[in-house]
Amino acid sequence: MTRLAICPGSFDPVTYGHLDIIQRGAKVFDHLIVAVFNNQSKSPLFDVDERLALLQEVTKDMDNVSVDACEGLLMDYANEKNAQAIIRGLRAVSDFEYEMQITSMNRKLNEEIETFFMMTNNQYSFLSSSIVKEVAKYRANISDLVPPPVEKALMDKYL
Ligand code: COD
Repeated sequence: MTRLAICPGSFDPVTYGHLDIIQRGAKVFDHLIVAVFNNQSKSPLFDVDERLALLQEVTKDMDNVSVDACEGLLMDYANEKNAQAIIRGLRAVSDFEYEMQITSMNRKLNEEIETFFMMTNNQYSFLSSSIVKEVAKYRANISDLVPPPVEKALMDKYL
C-alpha cells in the first residue's frame, strides 16, 4: 500500500522552515502532498496561485512531493485523496496549543487519519512567514530564511 501524507499550510510564502518539514516528511512517506489553504485568520500577501507556483518551483527536485491548492476542510481533502496522515511542523512551545486545538478538531472529524508532528531543525525554530514578510518590507537580507525565488517574489511585492 502506498503511504500518502498531506502537509497542509498557508505557505504565505514558503520558508526554509517549511521546506525542512517537507523534506523530513517526504523521507518517511511514499508520497507527500503539500496542500495550500487560505487560513481564514490570516490576510495573505500572496494569492493561492502565487504561493502554489513558488512551492512548485522550490520542490521541483523532490520526486515524491506534489503541490495542490485546496478549499474547505483539510480532513475532507485528506479523505478524498485516501491519505493516511497529516504532517505538521513544530517549532517552539508556542506552536503547541494551536496545534493541539486543530489536531483534536481534525481527529473528531476523521479518526482514521493520524497527525504526525515533526520538530524543525534548530536553526529554523524561530522562523515564520510573518517574520520574513516583516523584515522583507524593510529590504533586510532574507537569503538564509527563504529560497531564492521566494526572496525575489518578496522583493518584487515590496518594491
Ligand atoms: N519550522 C518548522 N515548521 C514550520 C515552520 C518552521 N520554521 N514554519 C511553519 N512551519 C510548519 C507549521 O507548524 C505548519 O505545520 C506548516 O509548517 C504550515 O505552516 P503555515 O503557517 O503556513 O500554515 P498554517 O498554520 O496557517 O495552516 C493552517 C491550516 C491551513 C492547515 C488550517 O487553517 C486548516 O487546516 N485549514 C483548512 C480548514 C480546516 O480544515 N479547518 C479545521 C481545522 S481547525
